[in-house]
Amino acid sequence: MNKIVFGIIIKSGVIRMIKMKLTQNWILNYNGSDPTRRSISVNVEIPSTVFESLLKNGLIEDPFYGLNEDTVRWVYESDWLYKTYFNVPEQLMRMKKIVLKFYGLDTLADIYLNGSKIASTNNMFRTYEFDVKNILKPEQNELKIYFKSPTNYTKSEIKRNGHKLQIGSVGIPGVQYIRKAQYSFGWDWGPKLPDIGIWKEIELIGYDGPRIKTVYIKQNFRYHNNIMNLGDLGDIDKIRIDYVDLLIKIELDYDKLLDISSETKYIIRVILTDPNNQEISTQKEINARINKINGNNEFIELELRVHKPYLWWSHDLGEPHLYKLEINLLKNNKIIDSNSLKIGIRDLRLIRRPDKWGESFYFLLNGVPVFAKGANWIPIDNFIPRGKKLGLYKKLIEATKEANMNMLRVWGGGIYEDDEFYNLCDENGIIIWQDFMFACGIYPSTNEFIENVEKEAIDNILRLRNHPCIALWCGNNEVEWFLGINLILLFIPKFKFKKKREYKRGYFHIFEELLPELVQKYDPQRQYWPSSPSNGSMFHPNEKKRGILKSNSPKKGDAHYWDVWHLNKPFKAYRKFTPRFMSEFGFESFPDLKTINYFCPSDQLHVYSKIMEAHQKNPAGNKKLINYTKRRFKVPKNFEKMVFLSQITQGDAIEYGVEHWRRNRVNNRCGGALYWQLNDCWPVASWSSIDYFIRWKALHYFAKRFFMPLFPSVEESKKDVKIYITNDSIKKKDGILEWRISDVNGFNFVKKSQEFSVLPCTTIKLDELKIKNIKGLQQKIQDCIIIYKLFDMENRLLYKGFRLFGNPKKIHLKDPKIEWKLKDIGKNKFEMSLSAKEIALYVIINSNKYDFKLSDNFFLLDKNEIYNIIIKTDKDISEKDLINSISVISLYDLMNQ
Ligand code: BMA
Repeated sequence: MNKIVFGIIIKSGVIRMIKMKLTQNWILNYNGSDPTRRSISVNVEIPSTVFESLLKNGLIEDPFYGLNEDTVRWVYESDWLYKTYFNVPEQLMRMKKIVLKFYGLDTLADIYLNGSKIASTNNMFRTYEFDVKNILKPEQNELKIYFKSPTNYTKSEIKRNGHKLQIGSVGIPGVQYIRKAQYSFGWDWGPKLPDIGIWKEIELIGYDGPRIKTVYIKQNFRYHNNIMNLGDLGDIDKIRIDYVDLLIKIELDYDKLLDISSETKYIIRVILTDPNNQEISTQKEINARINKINGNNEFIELELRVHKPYLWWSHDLGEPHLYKLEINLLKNNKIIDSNSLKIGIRDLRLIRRPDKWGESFYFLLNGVPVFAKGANWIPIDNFIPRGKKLGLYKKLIEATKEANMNMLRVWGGGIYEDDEFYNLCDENGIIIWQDFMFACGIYPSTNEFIENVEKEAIDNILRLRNHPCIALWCGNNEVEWFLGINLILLFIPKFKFKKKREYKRGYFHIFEELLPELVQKYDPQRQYWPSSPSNGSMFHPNEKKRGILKSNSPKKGDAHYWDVWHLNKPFKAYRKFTPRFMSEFGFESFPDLKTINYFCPSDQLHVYSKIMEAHQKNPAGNKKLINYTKRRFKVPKNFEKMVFLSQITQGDAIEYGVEHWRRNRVNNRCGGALYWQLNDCWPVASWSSIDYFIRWKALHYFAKRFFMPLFPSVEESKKDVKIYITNDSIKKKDGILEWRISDVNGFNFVKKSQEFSVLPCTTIKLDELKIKNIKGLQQKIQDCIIIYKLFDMENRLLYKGFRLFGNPKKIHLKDPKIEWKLKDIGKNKFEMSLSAKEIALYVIINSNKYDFKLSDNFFLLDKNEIYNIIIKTDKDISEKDLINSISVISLYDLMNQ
């Protein structure tokens, strides 16, 4: 039975608002034209989707396995029907107003209640609400939702318009015609599996007084000292905020039907509870009657001043403090509606100021410049509600924080994420760059389309604007860039110049007029950025030349740098490109072997097998991955070793880039580095650092190290070696860097121990030496390793790393003879102690049987060093079983058969 999950019952026994979720008693039916499938009918609970339910009921093979992606095409090429029967409790039936609210329908749906059509919907990202008071009965209501095939629809739209609108050739064409997650039609890391269904909740809401419709909190800060004119970086930790004024704007929804008499006294009350449970509150009386007569919604504003607030910080800079804000609407002193949210008090802005390189692009959080460290986020699963049930949001955000990332970019080809995602980011202090959901294509500019986009944008701005984690809204992913470089001409068959102008005009209207205006209206304290990458504005449709090819300028705005990977350049090319903010760059690898075994039978375990290539969506195929890996390593025949080497190559590549941009945070020349991509939506070879089953690839362990707040890095070249230390924290940091240049036999050409002191939010060059000045080094350079370790003043090791002068395949490593032992320390944790007789590079602790997370992996183990690692398993495993399943290898083993 569907249950009343929320009802406000006032002492006198009067119920003023009732919400009932329609989650149960649903049936999903095939509704297509194939007679052999007509009998498909399964019981489902919603939220859920067609793919998810068919899979759960054994009606399709797993689309993630082998080549099944192709065999399930009929699912999205068919129509489907969801239906349910429900009774309405008497109290709810009596309410003066009853609405049916759909939080998410994917995507083309006709909705019927008791035989009457109440709506047709065509936007997965919107929330729909319909008045159903007159159609509802106390018993046996029938709700039917007919879903049409999304691909049949886009096919017919292509035909009708004569254009595919597609840039590139990876996905099913025409996805831009439908307001549905763009990646689901296929991407260069994602399968063609557009899902269908009720992907979010449905609720029946009854009420008979005014109700709270929207809430918005504006924050005005009073700084003790002027943040933008700090004399010295050393003063950063002296920045103080005296107080913040919160302006709480509440929109009340009235309806002519509602019972609002002149004697009734309405009050709005807000209560703010700080992290220490201290409350402050304020209230206001409202004249509901006048508003009802006018038939308008009313905006009520209340103010609260919070002295010395607990601030919301990204987790690397402080605590992400949250306040609870409760808003109650009272009628004659009794609550008739309420709303409770968690807010963060924080001043988070994008700083764009002219400087000697062009214009800055970095985020300032509570007066502190943040270097953004993180990755791009794609949807958690091809079947999103399933991924949510699997707990993927929590696991991924945990892994984000563990890897010392402070920012994620919600990329425009996916979805406006689930509330759970933003709540987790609020709680864990992860800053969000939020794209609107448009990516890599040209979009229609009909009035109907634009109207749909407008409603979608309003829904999502209203839903998300009170989350402290969100730093800015960005119009789209790479649409401006593609339009600017005229790729459009190549990819649209029968392309006419006139059309091109029309699309550009359409682009301009949506991304440079409509969306910024909506952000300004509904979320005025958050900045809007037209596209990623962009230099701030593209072109005016009537001025032919303006802005062309500026989308990836290193002087202004953010950049996507793909010369490494897509254009085959070596990693070191990263060092030649210094953008103001690096919002995308990436490098592929294979996923964990256990993940490969999930989709690939053992007789197909070679890189060019049909199945392996089907789980590689980049048109360049596995060949590119292997070629890059071969440039650096001797690639063995052994498949597993090759998988590890591909992952190490990826880790090395991204590390090269991040190091360079972190070094360039001095004076905010570069404001951040977000690599492409954090996660996968299915098991695949891709740019991710965590695979679909949340297994960490080498890159994620690398990221945990190269995103550390206090970070040493080495810039080596044929001529010299430069050593840097970056400090991203708010306080000055002191420590010791021990570093040496050693050959594989342990002979030290250079050996140093240097004390350092680095001001907050900057990088220093600690040392520099010329190779030719070190006797004998030049001749042995290919067999030399730069080893560096960073200690705090109490002599605790905080970081260790190494760098080679050339490609690792040239080095003659000795067998390190690694020894290790394991100790059960309780709570599914084990301590592993490792040591080596010779220098071991990229030490890998692996099990092909069990899943576990390590405090470090793919690391350097120095000669005669003892290094302790914590292993955390995700289930109970005995010490003996774990020992038997673990292997410890290093580069020496990977490159020797
Ligand atoms: C970027 C992204 C994605 C794509 C990735 C890898 O441009 O925005 O569209 O998957 O590159 O090619």
